[in-house]
Amino acid sequence: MLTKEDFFCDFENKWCPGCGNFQILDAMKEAFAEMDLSPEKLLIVSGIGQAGKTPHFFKCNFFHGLHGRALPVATGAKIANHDLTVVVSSGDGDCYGEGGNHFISAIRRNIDITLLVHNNKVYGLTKGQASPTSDIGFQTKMQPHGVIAESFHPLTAALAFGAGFVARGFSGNKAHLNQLIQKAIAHKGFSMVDIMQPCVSFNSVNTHAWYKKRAYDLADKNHDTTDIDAATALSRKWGDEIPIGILYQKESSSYTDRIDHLDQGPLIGFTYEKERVQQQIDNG
Ligand SMILES: Cc1ncc(C[n+]2csc(CCOP(=O)(O)OP(=O)(O)O)c2C)c(N)n1
Ligand code: SF4
Repeated sequence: MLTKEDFFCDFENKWCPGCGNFQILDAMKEAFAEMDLSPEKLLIVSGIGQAGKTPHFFKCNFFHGLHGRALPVATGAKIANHDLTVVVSSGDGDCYGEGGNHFISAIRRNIDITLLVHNNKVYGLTKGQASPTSDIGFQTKMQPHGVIAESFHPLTAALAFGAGFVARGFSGNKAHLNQLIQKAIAHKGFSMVDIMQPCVSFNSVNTHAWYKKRAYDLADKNHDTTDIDAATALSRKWGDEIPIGILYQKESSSYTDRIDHLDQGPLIGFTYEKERVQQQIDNG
């Protein structure tokens, strides 16, 4: 039986004390350990940002790539070796801003990976500019009169694009987040958990106390997770009450299920004849 210490890596961590990322990191390690996911069978992929640094603090396979480009890398890795459990750790800017197009494509493909978005509603690493999920009126050094664009609703978008597992977590409820991560990984196909995460340095509105007062668990409300209309209405709920938990779940065949030959085993295990490949290249 694994413990979270099996994923421990002593790489220096420079996140601000009190950052919600610490609880997300811990919830991830606990979830992986409880699922008995051995580090060599696990791949964490990230882009750029504070959230993007998450894999540095794990002992397992990881790939830290370009801003907004974690999902295509994760997609390629899953196709090459579908025996791997592939988890993407991304920020709201990384995933919904710079990587927005890849977000849509990953959902459409239903690639069997899990996306965890550390959503602090701000660009943390670059010192506090507004992100796609910043609320209208949110003031920053770059937007001193407040954000004037409408906020992006990631869960509503995911449902509209056809995602089969759509959930919201809160870094301040680690036990709940741990369970959500486990359910997301167990889901066959694309799964996403948008995680409300306080940024103590650049978001003085959506603080830990602000979220704690508003977050309520959908599991206590008899929500039917197969009801897409109810899920869509819940996905837009923001303000005095914010639902956390699984909004929607429906399994269907994933991208790798639909690729011929992968039922014979992962691509990386296939052998090939060099001469035949060369012949194909020579023949154009
Ligand atoms: C293509 C590109 N554009 C912009 C940047 C600069 N940049 C680095 S991190 C970042 C925003 C990170 O915000 P988010 O994804 O929300 O992560 P956080 O740091 O808040 O966890 C930006 C704009 C970059 N590195 N590459
Ligand atoms: S700037 Fe914000 S997101 Fe980045 S480490 Fe500090 S508190 Fe966390």
